[in-house]
Parts: sequence; C-alpha cells; structure tokens
Amino acid sequence: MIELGCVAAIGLDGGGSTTITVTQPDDTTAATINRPSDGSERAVANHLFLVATNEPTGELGHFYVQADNAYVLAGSKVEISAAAVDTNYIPMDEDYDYDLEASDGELDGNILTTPKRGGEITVTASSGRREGSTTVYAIEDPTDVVIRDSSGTALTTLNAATGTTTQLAATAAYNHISLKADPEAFTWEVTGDIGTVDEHGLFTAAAPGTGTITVSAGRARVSIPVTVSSSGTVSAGGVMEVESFEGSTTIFRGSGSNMDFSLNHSADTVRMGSGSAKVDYTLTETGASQGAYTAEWRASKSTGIDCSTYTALHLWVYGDGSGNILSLLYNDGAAGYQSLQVTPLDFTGWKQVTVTLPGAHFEIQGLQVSATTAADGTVSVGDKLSGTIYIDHITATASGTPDNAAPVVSASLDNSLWQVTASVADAVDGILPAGSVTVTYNGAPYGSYDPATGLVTVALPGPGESHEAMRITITARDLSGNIGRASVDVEPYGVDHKFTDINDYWAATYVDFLYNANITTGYADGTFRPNDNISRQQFAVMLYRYLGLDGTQYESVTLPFADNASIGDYALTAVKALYTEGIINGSTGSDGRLYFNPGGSLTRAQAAAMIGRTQEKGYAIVDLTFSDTASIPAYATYYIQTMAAQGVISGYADGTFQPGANITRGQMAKILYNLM
Ligand SMILES: [Ca+2]
Ligand SMILES: [Ca+2]
Repeated sequence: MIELGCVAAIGLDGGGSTTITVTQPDDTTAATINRPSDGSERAVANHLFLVATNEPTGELGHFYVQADNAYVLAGSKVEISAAAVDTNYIPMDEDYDYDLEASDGELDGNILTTPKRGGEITVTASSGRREGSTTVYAIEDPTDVVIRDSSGTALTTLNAATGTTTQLAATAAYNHISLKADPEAFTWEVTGDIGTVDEHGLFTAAAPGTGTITVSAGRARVSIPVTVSSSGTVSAGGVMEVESFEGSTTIFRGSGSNMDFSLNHSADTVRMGSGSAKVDYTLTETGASQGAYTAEWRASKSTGIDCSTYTALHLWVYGDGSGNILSLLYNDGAAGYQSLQVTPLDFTGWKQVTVTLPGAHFEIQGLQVSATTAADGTVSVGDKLSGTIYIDHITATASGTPDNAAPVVSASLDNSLWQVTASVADAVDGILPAGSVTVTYNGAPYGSYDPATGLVTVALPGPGESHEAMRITITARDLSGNIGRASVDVEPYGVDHKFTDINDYWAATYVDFLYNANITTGYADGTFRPNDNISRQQFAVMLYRYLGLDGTQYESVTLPFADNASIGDYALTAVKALYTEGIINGSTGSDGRLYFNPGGSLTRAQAAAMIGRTQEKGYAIVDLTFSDTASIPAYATYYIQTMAAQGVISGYADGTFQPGANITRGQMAKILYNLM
C-alpha cells in the first residue's frame, strides 16, 4: 500500500462484514464499490451512514468530469464523461451542453487519445462560467508488461502452425496499478522469419521455425519464444491441415472434466496415418437442478482458423452409437467455450463430418459431449452415460468440401537413361511440399523429390551390370491425409535364384527379393517351400523383419498366451514385438484361455488383416467384387478393400478371394514385396 502511495489506512475488520457503498457525484443511487466476500452487502449490518440533507436547486453548479480510466498507457484512448451537478452537489436530470478541452493529446468527441510522450492531462468541461475537470495520467514508462492470449492468460511460450493466426494481447502496469492499454499503444515485433505480427497483436504464422515475439512500451519490454510447426500447412487449393494426430502432442493438449483425451495408435481405430485421438467420456449432471449431462475437454491453447479464407472444418469421427452429441468448444472473438455441434453420435465406426464455420472468428478451444434433450425438455441418458469415440484428421477448407481423393503418382522406367521418372500431383492441393512425398529403393529412402516441379528422378545403380530385382516406390500424401503411390519394378538380370526349389515358381522374383532384404532366410536345406502353408510363427518373423522393428525394445514383454512354451526360439522376439504393436492378438480356445497357436496355419483373411494393420491409413479403398465377398469376415474387410485398391492383394483367376483358405509362404512373399 505504501508503494501505491497510501499514507493512512483504516482497518474495518474486512472480509464480508465491511461493505463500502457510495452514491457517486453523477448518480442518485448507491452502489457497492468494494468486493465483500459474500459478493454483496449483507442483509443485517451496522452502518456508518453519511447523508446530505440538501435539496436540489435546479441551478447548474459545475460539471463532474471523469475518464473511464484515470491511468492509461501513453498513446491509449480514454472516454470522458461529464455530468451536470447543481449548486447543492446534486446531479441534474436535464442534460447540459458543454465544451470539452484537453491540455494535451487529441479529443474526438468524448474520446481522448493520450500523447505517446505521456504526461498529466487535464480535461475540462465548461458551459459559460460553469466548469469541471479531471486529470488523466498517461504513463510512458510502465514498470511491467505481459503478453497474454485472447482469454487473458499470461503466455511464456507460443506454438503455432503455419497458416494460422493467433490474437495476442498485452497488458501494462505502473507500480502495480493496472493501466488501460490499447493494443496499438504497444510496439509489436517478431524475429526469426516465422511470420508477422500487426499493430493490433495479431500474429500470422507463415513459415516453420523458431523465433520470438516482443512487445514493448517505453523502456519496458517482454519477449516470448515462438515455435511455428509445419502441420497446418496451407495448400494452393485452400486446404489447411488443422490436426492429424500423428505427432506426440496435439492442438487439444489440455485438461478435461469427465473426459479423457489420449493419442491412439491401434490400427483398427485410426482413420488416417497411424494415429488418432481417443476420447473417453462419462457424462455427469452439471448442476443438480440444470438437467444437463456433459463431459468436456479444454485445450490449454486455442487454435485459430482464418475465417476470411476457410468456410468449413472436416473431421473423421468414430461413433459409439450412443446418440449423445459431439461438439467443438470455440471462441468467436467475443466469448469463449461456446459449443458448436459436430454430429450426433448415432452411428458406429468411422464417418466424415463437415462443420460450417459459424462466423467471422473461430478459435478451437476443446471438445464436448452432451446428452440429448427431448422437445419436452427431458434429458435422454439411459445407459449411454459413458462411451469412447475416436477423432482423426481435421482439415479446414475454403471450398467447404473435403478432399477425399489421393494424390496421383505416375512413374515409369526410362531404360535408355537407366532412371525412373515420376510425377506427383494432387487435384486440390496442387504440387505437394517436400515432406509429403517419399521415394524408396527396395524399401529404403533413396532419390529425391523436387517440390518446385512435383517431379521425382531416380538414377538406378549399376547401369549395364547384372542386378537383382529393384523396386522404386513413390508415396505421396495430401494435406487431407489421402495417400497415393506408384512403383516401378525392374526385373533381375543375370543373377541366380536364392533357393533351390523356386526356379519354376511364379513368385520366385518376390521370394528372392525378400531374401535380399533379409526378410526371409528359407530353410536350412536351401529350400523356400513356397507352396507350404505359412505357420503363424513364421508369418510373425517375416512381418517383424519387414517392419524393421528393434527386438531389444520388446525383450521384457510378457506374452499372455497359454501356449507360450511352444513358440519357437527363433520366433519369440517377433511374436513379442507384434503382440506389443497390436498386430497379433491370439484367439480364445474352447477352454476360455488365449492361444497363439504358433504352428497353426493362417487364413488369407487373417493374414490380410494383420499385414493391413502395419500400413498407414489413407490409401484408397475399393468395393470388393469377388464372387465370395460375402464370406470375408468383418475384421478383414477394410484391409482387403485398401490392399486390393493398391494392387497389393488380389483374388484368384476364377473371381474368388477364398478368405478362409490358408495363405502360402509364396503368397505372403508377394504381398510383402508389393508393400515395399
Ligand atoms: Ca491421423
Ligand atoms: Ca487430394
């Protein structure tokens, strides 16, 4: 209080028992001006009651002049008001015209813009010889400046995605007195070629990288580090990737009430890429009498969507069939944590939902699930109070229509130049950025993609020499998560087969390829036995080697199978790894226990599901037209649809798929080759 300039203080008990109620000079009713702990004046209390007994005279005495804030950051605006008071200090009913004059700064009507150099400004209202004045203190050198987000929370760092805008605010204080401060009264700067900040504190993230945002006023300045990430890249076609759930953190990092939010990598509940958001909720009545059942998740930082460019959000939702309502929480620039309905959860499995942006300003602040309310006001909850849903790949579009078409990749071999050339184009995004295209040679990164032209050129090794089979694959992902790819196969030349029993085998090239890639070693007698059924543990070993998993990461895993002891030593690490990664699950035996059945064979449907789970989501799918499509089990349908679309898997010449037939070692070799 001494720092504030107080020279004398009276303690009146404090807490809720002291209320200071004042009739201001321009008012005729009293209002509480302190903040008693009860929130208002107590019904029974003792009073010190000061009363003026004067009667109104009806004769103008002076003007009572005040600013909406007496202390302001120099350069900010304040609003001046002047009330007519009679000769007995009683406010007058009628309005009196008056002239306003300020000793410094600029007056526009009742708005005073204080001078940048600061100072004490006297503002006088007068009419004839009657007048009144007030002093506005414009502080040039505040003692404290803080950068805040749009909800007023002080920021120490800022993370933003390219293409997004973040409205920042700043506050200033002088010896602990809060100053009224317009954003324009501060000087905003950004360093590090990461974007721009305008005079109103609106930061536009333009390019990935790190830098700082500095705000200063007088000699006070404060900086926060800023990281701009490339997720949220904006395409020429007006698509912005808002959140893919592929990284280690998401735009929803925060905390919840009756809701848990986590990253999920279980393949069957990912729609795009290899990660999605898992949302577990248990609806709880909010306020005993309100009858509203909700669960909420609030992000610690809001994500702004530029509504001058984008008209709609698109997201994948995996419904739980509960009938509850999924909403986004958002700030419209005026008020936070409003809810915008995304979809009723009246479906199960994945569904793509489009949400039209409701106004000129939209910041994503979180998620909400709520129970439905019937027309008569009753809340329908029943046994649907809790559930689990998944969310994946959120984009914003200018067109209002989601992009569900994969990039087109076309590749060909130029024998004369001994090189592969490929072009990549997406109908919506246009030419894709560097991080969106990968080129591999026999499964390993190789060659390069030119994001200026959208072209790939791969010079093949060893021109004119004998060579093993080569496979060049170009994979491209658009900002909406769709994946397209193409491969060029170069037949082997002048080399022998790797096994003694595959010279006449239709898939010999693939078997040799997997041997060269260290995915299969065959049998000790030099055979591969391509027409044998592959055992479940042999399958696990090949898939483990194909994925390039690090076995040391899984040594301490305890397998849950009743027949652990019968798993071959050569396969144990592979089974532990694939079990941990959610690729193999085992099956329940007639005794109710879980078995891996290592020596058992594998159906084509089982193999397709397991292999399919190792692949990122986002490739095209096709309607299956096999004559026995109806007999494909539900768990394998999606994986067969997407691998058939890619040409990784196919049926038999008679039009059947034969999902229940056992898969052979040679068929497995062809599938793994096609995935490379
Ligand atoms: Ca994803
Ligand atoms: Ca596309």
